Amino acid sequence: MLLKKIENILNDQIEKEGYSSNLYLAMASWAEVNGYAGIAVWLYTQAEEEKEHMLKIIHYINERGGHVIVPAFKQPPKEQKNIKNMFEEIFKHEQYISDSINQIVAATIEEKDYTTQSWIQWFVTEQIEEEAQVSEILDKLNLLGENNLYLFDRDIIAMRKSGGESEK
Ligand code: OFO
Repeated sequence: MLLKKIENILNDQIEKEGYSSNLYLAMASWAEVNGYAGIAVWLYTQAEEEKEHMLKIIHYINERGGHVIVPAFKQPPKEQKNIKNMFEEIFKHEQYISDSINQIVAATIEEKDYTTQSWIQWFVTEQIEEEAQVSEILDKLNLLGENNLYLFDRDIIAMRKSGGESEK
């Protein structure tokens, strides 16, 4: 049985993962209609992963005797300034999510919920991978500059296929 405090903090994380999924969906849609087909593929895939993260938490809470109430999600931005700025926003967002996961770890230690502490480690590792991948994308964007976005748009699909994808 989950402690109420842990159930609540995990419920809050469901909202954050669901919002992440919608945020990346909105970005994917923007990229798609602006001619960045490769970046759109990366973002649609990312949106799916975030949905899986949300589902992982939903199942965990319910299996441990809690009851998830699916929250409302705020609307993500419809427009983006440009590709580089969008990936900077993604990086900031992932850092915020990592911080949120760390707060869950801290709460499980405080409450001596070692089962959830062990379970949440998957998310800790996932966040390391997600931040590393977005940081790699930003490095590439800095090297290429705005003039070579066509090449980057093709390149990013290869990143998705060659190990950038996280294990589920
Ligand atoms: Fe769920 O990892 Fe990104 O936000």
